[in-house]
Amino acid sequence: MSKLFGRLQQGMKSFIKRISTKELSEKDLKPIIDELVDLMVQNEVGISTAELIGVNLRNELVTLEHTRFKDARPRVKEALRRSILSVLDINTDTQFDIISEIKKVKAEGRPYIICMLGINGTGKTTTMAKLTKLFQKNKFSVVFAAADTYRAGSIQQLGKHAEKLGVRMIAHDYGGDPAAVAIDAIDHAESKGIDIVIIDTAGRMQNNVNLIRELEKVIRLSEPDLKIFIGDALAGNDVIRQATQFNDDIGIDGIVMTKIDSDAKGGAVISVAHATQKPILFLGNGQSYDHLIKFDPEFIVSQVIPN
Ligand SMILES: Nc1nc2c(ncn2[C@@H]2O[C@H](COP(=O)(O)OP(=O)(O)OP(=O)(O)O)[C@@H](O)[C@H]2O)c(=O)[nH]1
Ligand SMILES: [Mg+2]
Repeated sequence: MSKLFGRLQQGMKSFIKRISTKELSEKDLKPIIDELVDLMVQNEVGISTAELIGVNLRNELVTLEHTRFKDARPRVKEALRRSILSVLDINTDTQFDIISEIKKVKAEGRPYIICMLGINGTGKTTTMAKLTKLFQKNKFSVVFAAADTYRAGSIQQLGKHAEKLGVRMIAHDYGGDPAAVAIDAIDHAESKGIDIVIIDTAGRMQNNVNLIRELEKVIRLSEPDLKIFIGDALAGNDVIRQATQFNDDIGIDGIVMTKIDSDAKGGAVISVAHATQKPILFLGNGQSYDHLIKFDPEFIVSQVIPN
């Protein structure tokens, strides 16, 4: 996992060393913090998020008095920890527990509807299978809507997951109307008393107007309880652009960042929630069903700041 933030962590290490070893005035602090902001931007933290971390850090550090003969390192690390947590806080504020949300909706006697969103190949289909495994562990039943009627092989791919997980998949033919598939799956869930409907959608670039319109129709007709944007940690800053555009056009409720097991620079994981003001719900850290981690801001901070 430390592969993900490897370069960022290395840079943090030298920052902590520089700032801890001598007493610095507020004036001395500025160029050092500017360098740290640059380091974060180079590691794909969005610019405004990196700048905010810098401002927060300066505020934390000016109140921190260096006591001679004492190692300032733990206090600098703590200041850094708090500054980074402040941009991840979006998550803790609005953090909702998906399992209790589903229970609430179940108590209302209707299925909980989830729609997977994102550009091509980010992990939408894989993540819905992972989520299903999690839901099954919590004793919920699931039905899949194969609403990616666009990409060749997509229905078979989802069908394999459905078979492995023992869930029903509602599918039409390729080229069919994705919204109709979603509606069929919801009808199925309602008539069979299934707890959760997960709608797979075709990957689409955020600037493809026709495909985004098609998605709007899926959303309008299926009225999901949760629209999850799936972002690929390897896509770096582009994830911020994608997530912002999907949020503007469609509206997203939460984010899953996948492929954090790769050697991506990782900055997008730090800034995507701040940029969209939507929480990261889970992280994907591998290809198998159990490779899904509930998002915890403290975990991110522990990975970014070296011991
Ligand atoms: N290493 C790693 N690979 C992942 C992760 N999540 C998904 N993948 C892989 O990424 C590839 C694409 O995953 P899909 O689930 O097919 O992505 P998608 O968004 O549904 O793709 P389209 O339907 O083509 O838009 C697959 O090979 C997955 O196994 C992850 O967290 N880590
Ligand atoms: Mg897919």
